[in-house]
Amino acid sequence: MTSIPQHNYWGYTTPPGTPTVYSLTNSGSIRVLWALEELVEGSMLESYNLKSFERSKTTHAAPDAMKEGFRLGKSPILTVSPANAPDQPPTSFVEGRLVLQFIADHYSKGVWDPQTPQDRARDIFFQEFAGTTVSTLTSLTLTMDVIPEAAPWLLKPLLNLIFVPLKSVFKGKLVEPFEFLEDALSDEKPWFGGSKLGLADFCMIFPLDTCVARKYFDPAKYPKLGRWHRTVHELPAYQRAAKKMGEYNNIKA
Ligand SMILES: N[C@@H](CCC(=O)N[C@@H](CS)C(=O)NCC(=O)O)C(=O)O
Repeated sequence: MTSIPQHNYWGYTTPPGTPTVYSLTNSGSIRVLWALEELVEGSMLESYNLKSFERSKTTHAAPDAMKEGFRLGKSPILTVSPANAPDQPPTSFVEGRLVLQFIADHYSKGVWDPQTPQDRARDIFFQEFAGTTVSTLTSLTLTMDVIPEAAPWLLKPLLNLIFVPLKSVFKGKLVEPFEFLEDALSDEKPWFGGSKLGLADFCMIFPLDTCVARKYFDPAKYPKLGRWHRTVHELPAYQRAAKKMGEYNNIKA
């Protein structure tokens, strides 16, 4: 499989053309699809191309075909050629947060730019917090959850004995980050980007969606964070993004 070689660097003086997203079902590409849908809705971007891939039914892994976009073949991948040379070999961008930054820099016309230097610092902080603290603890909890789920039924009782308490430990470690996120939201700053939607909100939705879907997070216990999550789910751009993924949590195309 030949992969697109260059990545995460726009080496042209001309603007990038229509982007293509390589998206896997039930994956972090929700962050990128939601952002692109917002731009299309606001007429900042005319359209984008979508290459959809399904996880393996048994291993949940991405298919090898995703490696066409980038050699690691993980979701999301964004590929793009220059606007004035659409046949030029594309450049690929990976790592959700950096893909979002590229989209913001090149297509958003500043719509997500934070309003103040304080909001800029807040937005960058919560982008990082979403991708490190919240995502890591969510992934660890999820791993403890899925190991017994995926095991042959004969082994399940033994694995449950080991992994159910481990899941509780990691789920418990999410409480302080959730409390911190709850305290960060207010009427003046209802978004992790500050007074308006920012890149941090796109970054935060994926781990928070996983936590809600797997019941690691109870919205009733965190009213402001619960409201943030509900508000995002009510956005038409988010809803279109979830449907376009083909399958995302319980949302199906
Ligand atoms: N750090 C990367 C994570 C990429 C990643 O591991 N994506 C997952 C989906 S969220 C994936 O493609 N999993 C399928 C596999 O590992 O085969 C990012 O934030 O974009």
